[in-house]
Amino acid sequence: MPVFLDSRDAGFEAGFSGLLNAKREDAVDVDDTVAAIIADVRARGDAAVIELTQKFDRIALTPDTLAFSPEEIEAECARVPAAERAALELAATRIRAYHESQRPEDKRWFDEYGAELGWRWGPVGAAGLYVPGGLASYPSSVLMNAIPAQVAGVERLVICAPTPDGVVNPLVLLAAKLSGVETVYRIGGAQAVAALAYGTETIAPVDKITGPGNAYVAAAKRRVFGRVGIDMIAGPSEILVIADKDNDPDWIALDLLSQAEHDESAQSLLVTTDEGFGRAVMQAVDARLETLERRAIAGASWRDYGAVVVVRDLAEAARLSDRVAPEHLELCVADPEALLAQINHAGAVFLGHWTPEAIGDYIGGPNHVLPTARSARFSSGLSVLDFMKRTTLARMTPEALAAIGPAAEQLAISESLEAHGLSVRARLERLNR
Ligand code: HSO
Ligand code: ZN
Repeated sequence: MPVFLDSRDAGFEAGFSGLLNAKREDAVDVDDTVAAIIADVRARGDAAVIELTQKFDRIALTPDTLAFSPEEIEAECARVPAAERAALELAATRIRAYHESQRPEDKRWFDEYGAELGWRWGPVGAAGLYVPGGLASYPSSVLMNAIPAQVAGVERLVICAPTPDGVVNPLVLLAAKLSGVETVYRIGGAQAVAALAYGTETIAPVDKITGPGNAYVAAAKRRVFGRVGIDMIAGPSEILVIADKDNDPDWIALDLLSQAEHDESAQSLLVTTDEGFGRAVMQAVDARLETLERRAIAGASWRDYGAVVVVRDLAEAARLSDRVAPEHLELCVADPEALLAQINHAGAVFLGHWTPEAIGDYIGGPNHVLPTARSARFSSGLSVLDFMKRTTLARMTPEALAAIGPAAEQLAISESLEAHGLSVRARLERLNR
């Protein structure tokens, strides 16, 4: 049964902490297996990738067929029905426009001594996007990963998308095409991550790997971090809805279920100022769960991790929400802006009655790759910046060096780094001659 809590009750704090600390990820230890796979790919390259793909995905590849050919991509894309293509194109256009306004600015200025300082942004050289196979193979996630990379100016963008038993998702290939992806490899698992990080005879290594995956993919990304950059390691999805009584319980129930249907470990929370409304949403969820296609998954998530929390007022709702730091936060209240001002920690906020979280998953424009498991306390969703790096710049003039150089020399002496000090002193002496 989902939890029903009231902040006025004695046991509230214990109940709420229970929600916060619910252990939702089964920590399967695959690290040894993954280490062996990575070592094998590093040692034997394509041969290892091909063997592992035969073993895990039951398909026979050769170095020539590791990637989809341009003709295959065209043929698959042509299979996509017009309505789906149009929806995907609208999504791509809107996601691109949003991310274009994220492009950071370079900056240069002179300080009081005439030293010129600043920074310059530039893209990473190559990015590899992981797209899971099977149930969680989402074309929308291809757009959400690839478009920020494309907008950042990443020169080479590739995808690894496994095709277990040869099953191809044409929408994934179309999404790849719409977002400037150069090559799609039909490989997956830790072997794909290893190939992207270290390269093989036919797969050129990349600089950054992003995208969701199963426990093996996550463990492999952790292991290759340092050799390449990675995005966050995403946990099960979560949503917190803050709603007053002036909402349709069925709408809110569906919003909660839209996260619950992702994963049995997803968490959907409703925080409301009205007990009667909270009970009505509980009922609406149960009613919807009778017919929902994914009722097994959504029902398990709601049963094990779902909750309705009744609070005294919206200020208390904001405080509790901040303790959760939810991945997705809906503010279904009369004045969402006023409530937003009290929120500090959330991956993405959806304002008002007309913004179901699913809009953000697909078509709103903002990214749907967001910090989970309370990591919105210290991190943000995927953005153009994740595919860029900042190079700092400094230029001294003789006058600027004369003004600030002696302090550098002093600090070098303190740290017993003689050459550091001398590199400044040699220049200062030239100025004094
Ligand atoms: N809500 C998911 C993303 C997604 N939803 C993909 C549908 N497709 C995690 O933010
Ligand atoms: Zn979703």
